[in-house]
Amino acid sequence: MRVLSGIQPTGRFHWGNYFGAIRQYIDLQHGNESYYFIANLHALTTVRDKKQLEQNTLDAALDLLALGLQPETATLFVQSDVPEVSELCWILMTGTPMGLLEKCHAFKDKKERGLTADAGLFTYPVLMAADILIYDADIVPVGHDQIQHIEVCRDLAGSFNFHFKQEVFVLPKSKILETSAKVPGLDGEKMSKSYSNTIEIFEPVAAMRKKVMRIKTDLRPMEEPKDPAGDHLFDLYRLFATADEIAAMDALYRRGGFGYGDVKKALAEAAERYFAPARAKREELAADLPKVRDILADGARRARKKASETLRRAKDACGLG
Ligand code: AQP
Repeated sequence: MRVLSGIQPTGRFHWGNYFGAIRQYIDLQHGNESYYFIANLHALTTVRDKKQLEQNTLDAALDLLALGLQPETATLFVQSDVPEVSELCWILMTGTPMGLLEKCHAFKDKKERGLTADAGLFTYPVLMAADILIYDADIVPVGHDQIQHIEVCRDLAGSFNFHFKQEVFVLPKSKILETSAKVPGLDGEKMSKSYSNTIEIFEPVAAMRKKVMRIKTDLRPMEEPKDPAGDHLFDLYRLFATADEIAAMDALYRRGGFGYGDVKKALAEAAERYFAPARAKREELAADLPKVRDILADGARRARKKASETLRRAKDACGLG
């Protein structure tokens, strides 16, 4: 199988990015041909500061490598290093109905919140379709929020193939981890950089602990038994804890007589333990930035090779050959 996914360098990665997407990247790099990219062209719709975008892009590479992406196994690259994708985006755009994009939630949500949306955000799903189709991806590991965009990608690929009477594009499928498709943030809503409710993976430990203590909970008294189902603090704890720890916490919830503060302390400890090896690896990598840049350059070379073959097929099919 060919696997592809991208992640935006719009800020530092958070627990939602990790459990929804990055953890899948790491698992799927084995036994598959995999491509993972840092989506800096997408990020440009929100990060309008040169230095910031460059720094975020480098941080993203460090984070992904520290968390377990193996550049000898997976192709890791920066989106803008493969200019073929922008050309394919234009080709797809010419066959994209406006109505399809008007229904997409990334654009709709922003409009509903009264924020101004630009053409980049409006056409984001078309660039995302080009990102996926140009690598002939079969599988796209993502969190729940991206399912709609994968459907758009399938629509665009299917209608291009149908219109030009050739199987130019592979129709991809999304891959969701049901247990962490929508990781909650500090307020219980979806953890999201733009909602300021995130806990970052590599947040300094003291700051991480403080944030965990701020997680919103209900006001039920300590002695009252609590149902762990649907409790977002428990849902977060479950991501980090071992099976035995989860069973013990479940029993505590049902028995009552404990405070949410105790759960938060246990969560902070489990999270600290969970990311400790990646934290150490990141420090090592940060001390050798030329090596990280080489990894990205090599990834871009491999990605361009695949991308230019698909672009050639698409151009030939529609009369741009
Ligand atoms: N809370 C989440 N739970 C599960 N998966 C999540 N993802 C994001 N938040 C959660 C998944 O992370 C991958 C990368 O996402 P992205 O680069 O598209 O960033 P995003 O979805 O835009 O992340 P944010 O934090 O939600 O950013 P904003 O606020 O800018 O929109 C994707 O696979 C995504 O599903």
